[in-house]
Amino acid sequence: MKGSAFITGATSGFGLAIAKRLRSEGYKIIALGRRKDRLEKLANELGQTQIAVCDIRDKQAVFDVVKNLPKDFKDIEILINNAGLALGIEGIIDASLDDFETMIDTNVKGVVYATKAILPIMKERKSGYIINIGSVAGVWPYPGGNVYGATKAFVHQFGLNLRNDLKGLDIRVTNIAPGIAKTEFSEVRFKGDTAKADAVYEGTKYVSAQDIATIVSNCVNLPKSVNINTIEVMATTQSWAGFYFERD
Ligand code: NDP
Ligand code: 8X3
Repeated sequence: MKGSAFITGATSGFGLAIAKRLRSEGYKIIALGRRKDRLEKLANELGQTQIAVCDIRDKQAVFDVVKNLPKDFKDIEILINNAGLALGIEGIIDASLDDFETMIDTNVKGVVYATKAILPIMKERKSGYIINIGSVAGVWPYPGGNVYGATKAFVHQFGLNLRNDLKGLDIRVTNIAPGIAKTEFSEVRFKGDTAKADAVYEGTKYVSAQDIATIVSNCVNLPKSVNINTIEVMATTQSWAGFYFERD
């Protein structure tokens, strides 16, 4: 029988699609997020799903969720560190320091808290798979990407460094770095301004949450002896705009 998959940010977008996909493949699901109504709906739909209404920025709450898991869900095989967000796209001078702190607390500290809370279980089981959702923004700079991109660069390097520290434990670690994908991401980034959010996706093709769930599934279903370190994935329509030169 398959164990549990602990998925942060399971109320929407990638996390929701990954939860559905892994459940369909026989994993029990631990679904974490702040929106209780969505988590309850998901649990009713999927069955064998434990919900964790939790703000990933709250260190104690994250550790309590893991500590208080029902016995049947304690056999965590997979951790998907997915909860995250971008806020704003202003340059560093004009951007909000509060937004920066929210991104750092969620995208950086949240990933560290969930990983630290769950690793003792994986260590005990001498088995596990941690998949971190980074971003192309952590690899490639773009105007206004400042702190968001830096948090995702952290996610990437954190994952690589984990692999060194977890030698001998049969724990796999993968960083998936997606580019443009249509979820609630832009609505959150633009703080509910749906016109701005819709403009991001207008007239182009993008990666779907289901595509990311397929990539996760492909990784999980590789032989345990195979570790994919990094996957960077863009829509075929997305590429680079080239270097910018200041001119007199
Ligand atoms: P969504 O906004 O659709 O989903 C974000 C998820 O994160 C929600 O389930 C939300 O749950 C959860 N979340 C956010 N803040 C917190 C918090 N403080 N505590 C707990 N959960 C939280 O966006 P995506 O699915 O697109 O984003 C998922 C991940 O993918 C993010 O890390 C994002 O940075 C990354 N990404 C997205 C890309 C895109 O273009 N869509 C591309 C590259 C990476 P709730 O609000 O209920 O708490
Ligand atoms: C989301 C992709 O390019 O909007 O991480 O930053 S991007």
